[in-house]
Amino acid sequence: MDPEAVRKHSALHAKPDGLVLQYGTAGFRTKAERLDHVMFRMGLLAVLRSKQTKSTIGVMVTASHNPEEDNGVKLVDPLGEMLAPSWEEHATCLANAEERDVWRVLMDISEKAAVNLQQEAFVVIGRDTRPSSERLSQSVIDGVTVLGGQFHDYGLLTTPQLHYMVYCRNSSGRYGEATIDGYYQKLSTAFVELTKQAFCGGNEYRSLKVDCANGVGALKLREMEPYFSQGLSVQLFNDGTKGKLNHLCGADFVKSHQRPPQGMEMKSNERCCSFDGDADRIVYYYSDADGHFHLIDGDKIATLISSFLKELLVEIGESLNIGVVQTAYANGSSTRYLEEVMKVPVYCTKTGVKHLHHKAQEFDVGVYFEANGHGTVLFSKAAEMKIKQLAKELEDKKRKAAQMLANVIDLFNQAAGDAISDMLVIEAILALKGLTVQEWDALYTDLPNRQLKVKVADRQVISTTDAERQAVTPPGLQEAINDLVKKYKLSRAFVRPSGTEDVVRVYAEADSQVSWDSAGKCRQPCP
Ligand code: 16G
Ligand code: MG
Repeated sequence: MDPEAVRKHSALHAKPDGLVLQYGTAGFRTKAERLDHVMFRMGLLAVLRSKQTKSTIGVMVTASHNPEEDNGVKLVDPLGEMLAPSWEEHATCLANAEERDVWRVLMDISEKAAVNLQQEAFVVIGRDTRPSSERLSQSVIDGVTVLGGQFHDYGLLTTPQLHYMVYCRNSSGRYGEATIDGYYQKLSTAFVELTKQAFCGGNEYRSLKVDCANGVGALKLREMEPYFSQGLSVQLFNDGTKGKLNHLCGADFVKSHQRPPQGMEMKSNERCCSFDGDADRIVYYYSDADGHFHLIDGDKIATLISSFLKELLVEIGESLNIGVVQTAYANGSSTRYLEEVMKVPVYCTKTGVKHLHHKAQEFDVGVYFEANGHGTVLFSKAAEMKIKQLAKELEDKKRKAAQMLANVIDLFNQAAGDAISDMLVIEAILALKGLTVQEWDALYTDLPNRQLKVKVADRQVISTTDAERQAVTPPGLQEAINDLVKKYKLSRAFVRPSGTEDVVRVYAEADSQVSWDSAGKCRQPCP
């Protein structure tokens, strides 16, 4: 580690004057042209984190569902998890350091985090399809190499694929092989095994239309299709050959506008889904015979998956606990259905995958989904071992249930929520249960709901508690919400400062659209 070399290279990736950024819920995210210094410095930081954990660390260059002009970067911790909170602070500190202070900040972090600088470092890098991503990932590599770190550049990957690579490398291959082929093999084999049990192999269950947001998901799904094509045929739309990334398409567009993406040819009652720009989010939808659009969001995905898993767990007769984790955005109908009909315990955490992930780790089987389509199922190591053992030992129906559970474990990317994994699990469940998309949708009816964003002078004046469901400050805000909400049946509303944009988000739901709209009309000035 040579301070002079770091200074010299750092000057080639100079920080724009006065720019202050924060490592937020999804890493750093802003206009691509402001990120060169951040990328270089995250390369440096990844080396320190790798030395400290004596493990491979991942760096993903993506801005997910943001516009094509944006970009972003996040670090992936050894087990494929999000970066530890104390290192998020280090990341913010390093990204905002003035040029002359970069070396000193690196040394400060090394001291605070007890990094052994003699230790070797290995970093793996992935990127999405944005025009700026290739150049920015080169800046990451520059940061890694100037501190003497080794690296492997995977090039184009979905975010969950990079998480998978990191996890594989740190579990000495036990989890899977750290190659793109290893990923395709692992997921597809589990999918094909699982769907073998399906009685109804009709065409209805075999084909799916996928809107890939003009992102990296299209490339990867196309590469992967031959591996699972005996179980499912996918037709890709918005595959990046024409349109712009995330423009009028993708999971975020479909969820927030509650309408189909542009460029998708939807026939009535056909099952369709959308990925976001880095393929870690998925939502389903269809259009009914009257042309009405029906969104099947993360809440309904969680319901389908957890009811399937609960049935299998009951069948094998082991007392493995299952829990569902949601956020304040979960539709009230989904929470009621899970708790009252399915009798599954439901927990609410703050927004952001890392919070849900953390909570879900408390269960043998932890199902977590945000309404926006980020999510997965985590099986504890003990649960995985037990289920895989039972799949060999049990007899008949029980054995079949255990084998199916074992396939589900392999099919979920246990390192992170993954649109491709989620899609394959959902497709397998629908085929196994013989459910049409309409029948799935009819499990419960969503309460009408709306989300708005409001620009305010300083969004940080709003602070929240109770997993963001109650506002603590400014004084009087929560009382004003309470007064409005109590006028309507089954209604609920909250406000929270966004973690990714300079806005305040407002969510409201009520028993009927009429109630919702009339509440919306009494716009009162914010206290
Ligand atoms: C990020 C989060 C997502 C969350 C969203 C909320 C990850 C990988 N992504 O995209 O989980 O729903 O932020 O954004 O954690 P907001 O704070 O602007 O509402
Ligand atoms: Mg994403």
